[in-house]
Amino acid sequence: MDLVPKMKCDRIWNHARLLTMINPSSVENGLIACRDGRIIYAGSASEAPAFDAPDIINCEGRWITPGLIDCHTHMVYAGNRAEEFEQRLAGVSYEAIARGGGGIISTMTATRAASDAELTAASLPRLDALMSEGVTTVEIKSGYGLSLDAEMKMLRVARGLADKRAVEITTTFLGAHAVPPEYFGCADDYIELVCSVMIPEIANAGLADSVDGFCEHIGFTPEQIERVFAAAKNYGLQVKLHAEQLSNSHGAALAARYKALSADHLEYLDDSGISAMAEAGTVAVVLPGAYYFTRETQPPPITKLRAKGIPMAIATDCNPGTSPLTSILLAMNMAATLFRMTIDECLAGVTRCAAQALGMQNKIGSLAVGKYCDLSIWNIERPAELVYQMGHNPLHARIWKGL
Ligand code: DI6
Ligand code: FE
Repeated sequence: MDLVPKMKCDRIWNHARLLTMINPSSVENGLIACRDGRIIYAGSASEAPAFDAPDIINCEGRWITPGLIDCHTHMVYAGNRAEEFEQRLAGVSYEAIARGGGGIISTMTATRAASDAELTAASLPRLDALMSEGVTTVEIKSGYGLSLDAEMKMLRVARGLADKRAVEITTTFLGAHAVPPEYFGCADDYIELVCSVMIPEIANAGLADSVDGFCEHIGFTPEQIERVFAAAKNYGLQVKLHAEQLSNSHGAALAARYKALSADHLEYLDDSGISAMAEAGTVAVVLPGAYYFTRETQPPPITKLRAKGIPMAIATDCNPGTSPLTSILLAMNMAATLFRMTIDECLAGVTRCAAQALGMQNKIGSLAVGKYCDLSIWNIERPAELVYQMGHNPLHARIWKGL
């Protein structure tokens, strides 16, 4: 009989190297124990208590990171914009296409016409691609419906993906993405619909975890976005914002004033926006796929964000117009090569900081006791390989909530 009673758990992973994302982050000869889908131990095997585990997985020296998080996607949509890509290759700008009724509106038309089943079928391959690289949590925005029914359809489909795959889905209502054709020339009336009809209905149906907007000269003004934020707060929803992507509209400072979870893109962010974000604890989400695909030349002010200690997350922005990207690993590589983010920043950007951008830092984003046992297990010699390689997927296994 054992003198010390063993701790009961469902599963342990041993002979692993851990990147816990808690300081200090690396553990050689590490062990993780899981019970009821949560981590009950993550650390050095030699300091671990004795476990009674029915299932022991020998990781043979592989690295384990927290399950990766894609905290900004528009991956539920129908159709594609390959034709628009051709036009852009011929020299037409993204803004010109958007102003001409193409762009977001063309995806809106295809998305409105799609049934729930068609929209689900179109989205699953994108979700599968993300999951194949170790992603365990995905944020999905609406914003291609732009009517109550079509926005609700997008959010319902997004939530429904969680019944089809072993992944956590969080949803964001992005009604303020573009003005739909019915409201051309009366953007304020559309914003009124967003605030007084869409947000209440969507909040009451429990279809969204947060509310986002596109604050931009081709999107909505800060005044319009402020109305959306006020309505969101009224219904207990968190806010976030597409800010300073194409120009400086002072969206980040507005987001910070509403205690936004994140301000995203940020290529044209200025010093006052940075200070406001630092003070509010708003996460900077950088989207290098969109920067790359639109051939933007001004990178977000990484050095200043770093100096202010603002958490920086990295996401795919998976969308048909500006970032048709379904690789979180490539997003990390681009953040390093294009934005000069460090390896540690890139790894934190898709784990700890991405969790914070979703307000989920108590549940996911690090290998800490009490968090979901979401793990990505990698065939690599050192974590930098996850950032360094392009088009190679070293994932060995992916665990979501312990399974
Ligand atoms: N910024 C973007 O990059 C995407 N939306 C946004 O607000 C683009 C969406 C699209 O072109 O379909
Ligand atoms: Fe986006």
